[in-house]
Amino acid sequence: MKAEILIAGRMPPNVIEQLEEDFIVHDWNGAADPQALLAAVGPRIRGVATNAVQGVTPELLDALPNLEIIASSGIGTDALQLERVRAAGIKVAVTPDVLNDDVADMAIARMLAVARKICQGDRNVRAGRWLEGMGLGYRVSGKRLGILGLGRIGRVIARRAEAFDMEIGYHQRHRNLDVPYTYFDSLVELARFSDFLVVVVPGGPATEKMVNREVLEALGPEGILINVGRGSTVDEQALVAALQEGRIRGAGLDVFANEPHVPPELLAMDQVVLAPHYASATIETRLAMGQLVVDNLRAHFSGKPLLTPVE
Ligand code: NAP
Ligand code: 8YV
Repeated sequence: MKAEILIAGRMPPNVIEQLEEDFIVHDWNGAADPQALLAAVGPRIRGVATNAVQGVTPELLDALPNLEIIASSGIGTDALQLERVRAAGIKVAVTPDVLNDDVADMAIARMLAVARKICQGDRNVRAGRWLEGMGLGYRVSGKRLGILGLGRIGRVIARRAEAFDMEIGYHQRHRNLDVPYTYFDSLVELARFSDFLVVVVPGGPATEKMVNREVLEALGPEGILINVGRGSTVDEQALVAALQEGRIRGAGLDVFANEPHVPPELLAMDQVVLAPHYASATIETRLAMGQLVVDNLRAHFSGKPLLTPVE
């Protein structure tokens, strides 16, 4: 008998069709009446496909008493109710590594976009304002880059930054012994070192508002903050104040504390580049993420180990 799978979040384009070959698939994310669908099929659902942003809610888990596996498109686990899910013996699979290149590219793109005023210039030209209010940009090459989280993505960002002749430092809980970059055991000290500070640590309570007023002060008036990790890691009120008061130069933000809500003050700022949580959103990466979602579900329901389990 085919296992029943619930689609609980937006999926890459290659997922649903493939899952329908092997499973009975219920698209809760796209359902006209999600509550009615859940009431009808909830107890029969054995697998969930979701993504790292929409994840699963406690209410959804309440309705799925026979759930065995959650396969998430994405690497972040902060929306997956990990503690509860683990306690219930539910397996979790994510999509590491396949997104490293594109997220790293986007971090570099944001550094360039903010420092070289790429979006402001585009807005000016379209509005017929040409150089009005542009001032001069700020060089990226040869500057100091601080990376908060030298993990899978952080390391790829560092490699790209090397090609820009940047001096690289990082902060996380453990020192990496296999890299030539400078380790800072204090985030404030890393910020003090940095011209650009890129945030790429996981979200959740351990990193909540880690980039606070003190860190932004240390980054200083020439400093640029880039966040491609999670919005929860940055104290958004402190960031808005630092930008408004010119205590940092600018920011490039892919993620926000309460998506899709963006602090309205940021919308009016030319020194800020904003994006709708888009760093992994290329065709190539999303197809690879989708394939891992499918392959993990197939592995689980054919009695094989998961390809990319959450450890
Ligand atoms: P990873 O390989 O697990 O790396 C995370 C790094 O963060 C590790 O090196 C870890 O080092 C450090 N870290 C973890 N907790 C920390 C803490 N409390 N304080 C300081 N450092 C900490 O993860 P990844 O694959 O690079 O992904 C990183 C994050 O990027 C994901 O969790 C996700 O939230 C985000 N992301 C965003 C997008 C997007 O679209 N914007 C796409 C993909 C991923 P230590 O263990 O030594 O602390
Ligand atoms: C995606 C992400 O944008 O991997 C993550 O943790 O945040 C991103 O890759 C997300 O999974 C939406 O599908």
